[in-house]
Order: sequence, then C-alpha cells, then structure tokens
Amino acid sequence: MGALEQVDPEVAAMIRHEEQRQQTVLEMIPSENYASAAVIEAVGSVLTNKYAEGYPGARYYHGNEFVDDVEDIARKRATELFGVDHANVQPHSGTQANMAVYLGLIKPGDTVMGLKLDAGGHLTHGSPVSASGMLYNFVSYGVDRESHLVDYDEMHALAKEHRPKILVVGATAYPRLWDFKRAREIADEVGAILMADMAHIAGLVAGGAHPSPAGLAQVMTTSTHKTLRGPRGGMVLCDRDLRRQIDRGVFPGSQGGPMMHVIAGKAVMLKEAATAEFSQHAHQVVANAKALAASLMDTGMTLISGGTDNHLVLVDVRPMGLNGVQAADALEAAGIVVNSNPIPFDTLPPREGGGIRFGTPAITSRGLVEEDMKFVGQAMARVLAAPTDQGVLAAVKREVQEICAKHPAPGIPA
Ligand code: DSN
Repeated sequence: MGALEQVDPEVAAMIRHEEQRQQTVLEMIPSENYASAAVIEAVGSVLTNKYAEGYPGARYYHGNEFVDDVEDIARKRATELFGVDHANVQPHSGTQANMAVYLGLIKPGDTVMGLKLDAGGHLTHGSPVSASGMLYNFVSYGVDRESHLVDYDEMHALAKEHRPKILVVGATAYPRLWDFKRAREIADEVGAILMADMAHIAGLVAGGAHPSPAGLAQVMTTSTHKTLRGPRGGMVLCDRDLRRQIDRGVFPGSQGGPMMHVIAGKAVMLKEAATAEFSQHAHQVVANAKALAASLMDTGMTLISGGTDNHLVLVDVRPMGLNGVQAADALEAAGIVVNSNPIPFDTLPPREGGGIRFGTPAITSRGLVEEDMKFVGQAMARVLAAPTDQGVLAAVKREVQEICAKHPAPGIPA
C-alpha cells in the first residue's frame, strides 16, 4: 500500500478513478495530453519542499545548489529547443506567462492588440473579464467571415490606428497557420513588440510540424502541458534585450517562489521534446488532425475554416440542431471528451457556444494513427446525429473502450 493510500484513502481513490477515466476515454480536448511517467515522477519529487525566490545564482533563500542546476538546465534546454536567446521557466501557467510579459514590458493603460475571443483568442488577450482586459487597453482584431482566417488587413489597419505597444498573435481555438512574418511587419511599422502566444502549438513547433515564431516574435509565451506534453505550467522565451524586463515581470512582478518540482518536470519534458521520436509524434498529431477533419467532412459536418493545419478542429454544431454544450455532453456520454466552444461570429451565448473544439494531441500520444481517425470521425458523427439515443451512445462507448484498451495511455500506472 502506498503512502497516499495509507494517509488519505479518499483522495487516493479519487486519483485512481481519474486514472481510470483518462485510460478509458478518447481524450480529445486539444489542450490536454498525457505527461510521461518521467515528467510525473519529477513533479512528484521533494523539490516541492524548496523555496527559491529569485533566479539561479541570485536567490533570496539559501540551499539552492541543486535547484539552481534544475532551473539552469531547464532554461538551457528551452533556449536550444526553440532557438531563442532567453527562457524564463518559472510561470505557473500560460496565463501567468502572458500577464508577466505585459507587466514587464508595458504600463497599465497602454494599448495592446490581440485576437477576439470568439475568433479563437485567449482570455489573456484582452477579455474584459480577465486582468489583461481590465489593466490594459486592448484592441481586438478578428477573422474573415467567409474563410475564418485571421484578417491581417484588419490587423494592419487597427495597428496603424491604435499604435499598440504589443501585438499579440496566437490562439486557443484557431485551426490554421499564423503568418508570423506579416505580423512582424505590421508590428515593426507601428513600433510594437510582437508577442506570439504559442501555447497550443508549442509542441508542434518544437517537433518541426508547424512554422516557428522564433526570429520573428521578440517574445514567445507558452503553457507546457498541451502539445508539449510536460507538467502543468508556463514559460516565456524572448530576445536578449528583453530578458531583464521579462524576468522582473515574472518575479517579483507577478509571482513569488517558483515551483521547483514543476520546473524539474519542464526540464524533463524539454529533453523529451528534443528527440527524433517527439518530432515524429508532432508530425503524426498534424497528420491525424487532417485525417480526422477529412473523416468529419465526409459525414457532412461543417468545419470552421474548412479543415485544419494544426492539431485541432472546430465544428459548427448549429446545423445539427445542437449547441456546443449539448454536443459535448452527448460525446462525453459516449466516451469522447471534447469541449464546447464559441465559433467565429457565433449566434449563441458563450456559455452554450455554437461549436465544439477538439484535437489529436492526446489520442496520438496513445498511438492512434490516420486509419483510426476514420473510426473516430464516424463515431462522433453517429453520436451527434442521435445525441439522446442511449443505444447509440452505449454502442459507441463500447467501441471507444475497445480502441482505448488496444492503445494504453502513457504515463498512467497499470
Ligand atoms: N484553457 C486553455 C485551452 O483549453 O485552450 C487555454 O488556456
């Protein structure tokens, strides 16, 4: 019996149930993944005991000889993997990373530009309910009504009109590639810093399966647990001349003691993400997403932007007489976990959402390939055509459990 089981059997049972859930469903929320056993071991280590406010070699506590090594190797691996000058690996999340950049580089009231929430942007790209929107004067650009591609002409016009200090590119629900070069040209024209929030695509960028913003964006932020398959957390990567401001924005600007156990997990993830095996995985994630998109379109579904270039797919479920929550509920009942999501020019309130968002990172981590995407697409279509038919839901769930049993999820104890 393990220590947790002995001390707190209730929490131990909850964790076992979650392990079983993750093992027996098709986890298709595009921001979720399976961290490796090595990452989870590092995060569960005694590094959780250590306070280390500050940075390696300049801490406010003593006893840092080993945690300094951990943070140094994480920073080195991050700069090498992404080809950047400087990495700050302390942000507790992608949100913290974004807020630290704003805090470090600009002043409250300054103008920033980001993608609209219903076009796929993130809360920290200026939503009025996020501190980003409360503290800074955000101006939002959107996507084209027909193609659903980012409208760079609108971005350009708004940038000239509002002259932002920071131009944020990147999204949480955008299935297409970004034109980082065009964005940098726009930023340069108005004297803005280009910030790429690559939280969703960082693993694809690391694996060479998506163009990198490095060399174009002066600042890049990411969470570390999505396509990167690391522990829950964030990072900021930046040009040399911004490193002091960025570091100050993280600590002491917006965080206290770094989570050294999580930084150890980030270091392990960064080692894993630099391998040929990870690069092959990243390419498979994209190949699977394209195959899944094709399978869904064969069933007549309406995909936002008509397909995907990355790891995620957005489906407009309104033509099926559903809202996003109804669709996601039905799929979950059949063992397929997605999330409801607003879609561009949505006609439904955000709490319902006109779409569902899902992707292939986690199911690719468990070994599914293109041929399996035909089954996944058809299974989703069967559920969405009969979302309240308990017979259909139960039949699909049985098939999902069979495919899950054939492809065990990594990092979960047997
Ligand atoms: N919550 C994340 C996502 O699901 O995309 C963004 O932070």
